[in-house]
Amino acid sequence: MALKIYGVLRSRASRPIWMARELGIPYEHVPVIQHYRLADATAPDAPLHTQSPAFLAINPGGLVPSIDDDGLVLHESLAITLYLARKHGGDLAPRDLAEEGRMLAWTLWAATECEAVALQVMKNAPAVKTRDPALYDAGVAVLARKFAVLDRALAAGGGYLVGGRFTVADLNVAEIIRYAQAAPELFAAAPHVQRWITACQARPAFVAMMAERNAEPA
Ligand SMILES: N[C@@H](CCC(=O)N[C@@H](CS)C(=O)NCC(=O)O)C(=O)O
Repeated sequence: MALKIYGVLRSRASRPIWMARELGIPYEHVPVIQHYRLADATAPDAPLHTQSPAFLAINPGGLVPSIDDDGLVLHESLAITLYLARKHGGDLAPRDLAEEGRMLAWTLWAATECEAVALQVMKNAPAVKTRDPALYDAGVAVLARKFAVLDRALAAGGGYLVGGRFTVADLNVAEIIRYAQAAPELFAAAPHVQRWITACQARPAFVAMMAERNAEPA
């Protein structure tokens, strides 16, 4: 098989796997697990993990996801989805340089402006036993401003970020905004974001990816 995707679905490997399912391309899934999730990563019968020598030979950075696409090895989940969209084309991919610029801009916006704070909100949400409520409140306050930006863009863009259709930009941003779903008050204040994430997560490729993810051990 030409494309191998490394990483359990309970990781950012959800992103390239969602993308591969959207594109309908064949792939081999190699479920490399985060080493810190194992009781003893050094045990002889430990499954393939992010510090296994065999995986470090693929990604010396020891992080998932990585792909091997017929010999092209790539890391960074969002770069991988952008690469797969460009390679396979269709509606998810940019149609011209302007669309490509916008897709890169939204992806980098989500990665640099939203991802860390969305994770902070998720890890300190009301349901989390070890939470710090102050970190939750501070994170929600920052994200509320990001959601206002996203809400306006979606309203102006006909419900999607680029080209009035679902693209790799929506997939990348939605996978980061997913962490913030631990804070429903953010979505209640941003109706276009609420409608958009519902539409993104109703896509058959996302539903299938999440079903597979939820079947993995927690
Ligand atoms: N920016 C990277 C982040 C990759 C990352 O942090 N992966 C986590 C799982 S989601 C990981 O492999 N952690 C293993 C470790 O920290 O040892 C990406 O988007 O691919």
